Amino acid sequence: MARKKIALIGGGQIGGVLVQLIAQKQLGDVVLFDIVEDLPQGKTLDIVEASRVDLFDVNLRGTNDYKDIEGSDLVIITAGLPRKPGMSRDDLLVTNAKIMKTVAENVKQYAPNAIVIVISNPLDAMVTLFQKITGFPTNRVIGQAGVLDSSRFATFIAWELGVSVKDVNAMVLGGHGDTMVPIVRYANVNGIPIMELLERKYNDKNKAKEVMDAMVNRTKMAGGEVIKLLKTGSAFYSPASSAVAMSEAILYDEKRILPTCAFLNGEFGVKGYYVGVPAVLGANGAERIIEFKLDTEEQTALDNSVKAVKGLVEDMTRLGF
Ligand code: TXD
Repeated sequence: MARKKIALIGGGQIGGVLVQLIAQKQLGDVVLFDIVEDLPQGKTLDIVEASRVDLFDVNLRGTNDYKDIEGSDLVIITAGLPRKPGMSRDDLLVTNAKIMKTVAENVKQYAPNAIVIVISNPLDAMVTLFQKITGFPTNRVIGQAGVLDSSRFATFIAWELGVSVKDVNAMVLGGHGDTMVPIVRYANVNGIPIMELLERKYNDKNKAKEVMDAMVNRTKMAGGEVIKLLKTGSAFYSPASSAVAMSEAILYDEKRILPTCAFLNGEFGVKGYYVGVPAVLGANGAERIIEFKLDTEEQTALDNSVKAVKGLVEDMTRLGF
């Protein structure tokens, strides 16, 4: 079987880690595209020179020419500016929409059959714009946010309970913004509900709720917390890992159920918008949305998050994108 071809559009912080992870896991041959001259060439050269040490054997190529992404099976897009301290993801809308427009036009031309994972912010709007410009079927255009947001939530829960993060299952739905919706009711440690474990730990229902609320809030603000510490940009290791997990599910046709920014056609009461929901990821991209019943509070929170996504998409349309 021929190796898969993976194009990475954007050779910045996330793009660089993506190349390294994809190479180490030998998921396929990589073409790293950036508009900055020599940057993607330098990064791929640096990473490939570790191939003897890391024992991987795939082709890594940096380029400033879109033609080199021709025929890619998978495209991951990180092109666009990241946030600086004090900025919201939405502040990036105009700048990144302009960038996404050229990216989409070129991916449409050179990799018309690819499955595409968008990472650039504001995530939900950028996925929407990419799909609109390319006209690719919606199952082939998805966004990465929920895998990371859920991993952040799981990390905080593991720390709080003093258990291995490997045993924590927690999911975050909704848009990739401050209105995202961590689902507390189904969060568990190897099947044991988190709230029960917290109530046992504190022997106090109110205290348990307070602790959970704090973890939920930290999850929602987790991107900003990293930015405040880094000062010069936003998280990049964990977003890259998250996109790689999605890529593996697609390339190996794993049918994993991962929180994915996917196009909804009535699921969860949402029609015609990209929002974070559990989706089956396999060889055909987002093959299926996994719907489940939300309680009133969760549905209200999701509706509120969808409202924020809609607002952003409308702003984008008003601005001519
Ligand atoms: O979970 C998530 N979805 C995210 C998303 C988590 C963290 C950060 N997230 C967003 O990803 C972030 O807000 C940004 O919008 C993107 C990329 O973040 P990264 O940290 O990698 O940003 P960099 O280091 O600035 O890299 C962006 C690269 C940089 O090398 C630019 O030269 C390039 O994008 N760039 C372009 N590439 C191709 N085409 C065009 N037009 C272009 N313009 C800039």
